[in-house]
Amino acid sequence: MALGVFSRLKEGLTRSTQKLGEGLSNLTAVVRNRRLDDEALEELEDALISADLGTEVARRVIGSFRRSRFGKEVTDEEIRQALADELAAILEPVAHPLRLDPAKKPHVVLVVGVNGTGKTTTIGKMAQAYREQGLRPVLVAGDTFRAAAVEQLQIWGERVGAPVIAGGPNADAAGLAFDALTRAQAQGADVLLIDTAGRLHNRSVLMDELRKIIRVLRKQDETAPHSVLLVLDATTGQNAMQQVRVFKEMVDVTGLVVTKLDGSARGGIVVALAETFGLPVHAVGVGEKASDLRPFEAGDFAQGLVGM
Ligand SMILES: Nc1nc2c(ncn2[C@@H]2O[C@H](COP(=O)(O)OP(=O)(O)OP(=O)(O)O)[C@@H](O)[C@H]2O)c(=O)[nH]1
Ligand SMILES: [Mg+2]
Repeated sequence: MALGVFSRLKEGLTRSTQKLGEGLSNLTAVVRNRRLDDEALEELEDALISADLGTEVARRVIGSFRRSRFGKEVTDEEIRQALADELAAILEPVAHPLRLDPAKKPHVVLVVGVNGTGKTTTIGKMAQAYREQGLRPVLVAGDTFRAAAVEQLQIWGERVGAPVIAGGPNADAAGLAFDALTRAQAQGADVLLIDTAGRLHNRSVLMDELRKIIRVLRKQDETAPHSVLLVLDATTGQNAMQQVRVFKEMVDVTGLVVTKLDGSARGGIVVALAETFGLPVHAVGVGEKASDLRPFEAGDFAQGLVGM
């Protein structure tokens, strides 16, 4: 089971690995002839930056290599291992699963993010995971602007066996969230997963709506929402950084889920996110199926990135 999980994640990371690995194999050729000199370090730094790790991380890793290995003969294997260790050290502090507070009935999770990042799919996958743990999730179709969005969540609910609370066409998302929380409390649900619309083309409307949802939830439970998950699509690379900044201004983001790592050459962005924001990365998406949400494991992820 555990093996399957990690091999699927590695499969998902293959393209990042290839990208990072290409830079590294070039470097290895340079190093073989001339040791780890300034030029070799510069090439490695470029490889790290082009793999989306960010300039700060690249500079730090290179600084560490310079101190410990400058002028030495190094093998490809040694570089990969050292790099994996450096990256794992950056990722370790953010690798936290989403912990539900068992005292909250339900624990309220507000799911936010721009269009198409995978919010609705991630909610479906989370609901599946909670069902497998014998918990009772309730889903809320808070993206009320599109009928298709409501239907998509309803299909997930049926698939995983979780009730979905939806309003009529153009229902008020905040009112819906309030009703849903009231009903979920009455039913003794364990977790309430609230889907939201991701229209970022009108930032102030989105901000007003998210804040209204939160304000209204707090009338029912002043500690809600207990988690605010920002869903990011890894294939958008550096754009994900800007999305975190924007959403952090709007709401109190408590953690991240990074999706589409199966198709992405951009797994390095997770390192840049960890370094810049330090927000917990609760899980990663590696496909479209219910079982394609994985816990985020720093060591495995770092090894996958460097092709180990
Ligand atoms: N390959 C892959 N596809 C994913 C993953 N997560 C979501 N998707 C796909 O990405 C597309 C968008 O996912 P949604 O869950 O609808 O995204 P959303 O954020 O709810 O989108 P909006 O409701 O339009 O804002 C769908 O086709 C999903 O199947 C993932 O981890 N890997
Ligand atoms: Mg959606």
